[in-house]
Amino acid sequence: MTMRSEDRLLVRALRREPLPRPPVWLMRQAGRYLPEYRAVRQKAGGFLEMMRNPDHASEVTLQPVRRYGMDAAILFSDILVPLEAMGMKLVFDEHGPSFPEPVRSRAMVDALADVDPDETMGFVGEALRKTRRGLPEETALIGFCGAPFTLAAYAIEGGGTKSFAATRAMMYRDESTFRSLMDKLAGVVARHLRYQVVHGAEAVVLFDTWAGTLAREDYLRYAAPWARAVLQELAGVAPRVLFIHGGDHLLDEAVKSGVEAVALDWRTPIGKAFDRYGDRVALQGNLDPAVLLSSPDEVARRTRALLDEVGGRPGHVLNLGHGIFKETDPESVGAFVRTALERQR
Ligand code: 1CP
Repeated sequence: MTMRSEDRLLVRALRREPLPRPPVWLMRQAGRYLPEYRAVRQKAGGFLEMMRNPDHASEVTLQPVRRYGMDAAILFSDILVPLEAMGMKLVFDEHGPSFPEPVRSRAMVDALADVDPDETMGFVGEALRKTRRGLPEETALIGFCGAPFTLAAYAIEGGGTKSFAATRAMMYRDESTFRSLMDKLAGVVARHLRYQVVHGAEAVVLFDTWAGTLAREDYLRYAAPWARAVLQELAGVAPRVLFIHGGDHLLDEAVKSGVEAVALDWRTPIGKAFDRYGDRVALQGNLDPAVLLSSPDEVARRTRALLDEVGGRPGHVLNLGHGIFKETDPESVGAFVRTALERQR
């Protein structure tokens, strides 16, 4: 008999059921720290080519699960895919991803296509279906999307930044253009997440990576309403996880958004977060990814300390507090996952 999605450990933890051990997966678990990932990337000819090819995308999604047996796979794709589908030219070079023609005017916002994921991102659905067929029964499959604010920041800046000067200039100087960009993005993001659930995603992560750069008042005005609109569209469709990098000052708001789970970055003390929010949401996290640069023994020790801090409270999904570094020794990932798998309450 095939296992039902709701019986998989990750989904049960997101429902805050008491479990013998917490499920474990890692942010960016498919990636350059794995030699088998680098081999596929080379064969594919690059990151974008790998992502758009469902055979390659599902292969690298399965690789870490095969090697370590974590409880969930997250589809290998990127938060920038929907922006490309909306008509932005995406390039990927040694500096990472960028958009050479950033969105800086009302006319450019209006020119963005209001896309249907079935038509423009069909490779994502195909990669999800292929991945599900290749996964062990007990492993959950996770879909994701960038949140409207984070996608708007990439669209307006054209790439990564520390200051977000262009984004903030548009927010403060031309709020109506900024809002129309956010409205458009929220529609696309909600549809893309639903589409992933239709094609096999059993939980969804909304990455509002850059919203943590905003003060609380600005977050409430310029980011939260659209993240909430997206999350509301997904209510009852699949369990929802919200991640805000550097979002410790926004945790009250994140919890209030009604999600099933909030992903913590490594700077939030997870025990205190459980004291405060553990009766309302599941909490994911939150080992500092830099700890995986130490040694397998130290990783195991720090992971046990984290699990002790949580103390077996229901609703814990063990993970890192942000994406794994490419410099990580694969043995350290093994130590992290094993420590969780061996834990029995
Ligand atoms: O081979 C390579 O060089 C590619 C590196 C890489 C990878 C492995 C990029 C480029 N994207 C990804 C995959 C990816 N990105 C996943 C796949 C699933 C997984 O294994 O976790 C996911 C969920 C993401 C999400 C993502 N992409 C976020 C949100 C999460 C976070 O880390 O905060 C963000 C901000 C991005 C943008 C992005 N994509 C890639 C890079 C190097 C970046 C950061 C660029 C920047 O801001 O400067």
